[in-house]
Amino acid sequence: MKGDNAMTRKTTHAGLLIVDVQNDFCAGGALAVPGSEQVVSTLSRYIEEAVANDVRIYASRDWHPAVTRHFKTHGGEWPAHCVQGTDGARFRAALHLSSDAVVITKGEHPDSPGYSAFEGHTPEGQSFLADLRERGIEHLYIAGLATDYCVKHSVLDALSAGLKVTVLGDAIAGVDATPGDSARAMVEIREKGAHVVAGAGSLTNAATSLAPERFVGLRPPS
Ligand code: VGL
Repeated sequence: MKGDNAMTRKTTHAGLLIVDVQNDFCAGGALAVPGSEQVVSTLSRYIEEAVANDVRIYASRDWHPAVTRHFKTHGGEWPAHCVQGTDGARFRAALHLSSDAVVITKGEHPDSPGYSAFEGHTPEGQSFLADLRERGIEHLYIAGLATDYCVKHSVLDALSAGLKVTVLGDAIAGVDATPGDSARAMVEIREKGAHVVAGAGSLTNAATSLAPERFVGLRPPS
């Protein structure tokens, strides 16, 4: 429809959740996810667009203690990664995260892997979900690392909380410790109600690819 721009159609608030784009999950990191560099460059464009459209940006981070049952050294599954205060735990500089992005910290408990951003909290100590509710954000665009762990668990928790979820398929990458894990994760999140857009390239395209009855504008109602 002419003049009916997705950016200005107003229905409800949208937020962008960038999951765990930290050095240890990127090239050269302790748990480098194949394809992470592509994710970083694609996400940088989504971030610019979100900033331009007042879409609140959340960036989750794994923030593990040095001793946690999550790590192989203490009976867990993974090499040590994203240890609090280390370079590996820093956000990838190439991501160009905006300064007003809200950092969601998770994985601090030594007994829990903390895969989901919904286990995390804001710098003020508020839960991620409480912050979303406070802002009236009902639709989350989700991307980042890794498809088969933190992205998957974050998406499932978002859906359980009743949020609409669009997964940006061109800005995710998986570990695939067992081949097919990421593909299976995608099947599962779709079955649970996530909308997955492949190669949307922009939030506007992602938004308009939804069926009209599911469409949610990027901008808050005014
Ligand atoms: C993650 C494996 C281990 C993730 C975290 O961020 O998806 N994957 N810990």
